[in-house]
Amino acid sequence: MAPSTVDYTLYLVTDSTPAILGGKDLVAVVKAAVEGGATIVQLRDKTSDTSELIQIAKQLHQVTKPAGVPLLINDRVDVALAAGVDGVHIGQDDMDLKSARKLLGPGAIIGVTANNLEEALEAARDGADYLGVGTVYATPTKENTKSIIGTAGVQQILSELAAQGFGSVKTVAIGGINAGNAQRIMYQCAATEKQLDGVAVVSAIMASHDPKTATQNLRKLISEPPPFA
Ligand code: TZP
Ligand code: MG
Repeated sequence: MAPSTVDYTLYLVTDSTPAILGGKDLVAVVKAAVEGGATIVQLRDKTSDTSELIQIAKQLHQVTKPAGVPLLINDRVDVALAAGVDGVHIGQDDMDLKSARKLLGPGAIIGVTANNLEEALEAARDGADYLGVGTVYATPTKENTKSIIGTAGVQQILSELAAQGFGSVKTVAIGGINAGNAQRIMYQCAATEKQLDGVAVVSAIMASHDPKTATQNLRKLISEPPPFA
């Protein structure tokens, strides 16, 4: 899938830790989320070893690929290459974007975490396809996050990206997003010069006892203006 045609509306980031996944099966949850309308999936797994990660990535790809949903790997360009998936999501401490692009090629989707304006501008300048902007709200899913930037922080980054000529880089908000706030976040961040392209969630889908319904509900919420608009 060409990076420019990717739909970022509802971005699922996986988490296999017992506190979030519980006793559920990872592949089954991702399948349910894809059926429910997740538009892009990132395998995020900080504990499996390299060969396990490649295996898991291949299993998830069998679920996402037929649905036309891109699969990205968190942190690991080598795993993305070995499993033949669609791209990577890299943080500020991972392989630098230019090196990742050199290895993966122009057809890969490469996203970068941006916690502040400086990081967002640098990644946009270096050719990121999308930015994961946050952390929007504090979340137990990722405790060692840098600053919590709120919707005001997301708005400021979007405005500056547009003002500095990077209006075409895609953006998703991440951190503490759930059915209770997704609609408001999409709406508030659409009130700026540059719209948010979607929201990324972990626990709102991965921790749900009914991931398909949770995904369908999120899709519905983010495609409609909030009642107070
Ligand atoms: N990056 C910033 S916050 C976060 C990541 C991976 C975790 C978001 O998890 P949740 O459960 O959607 O708040
Ligand atoms: Mg990382």
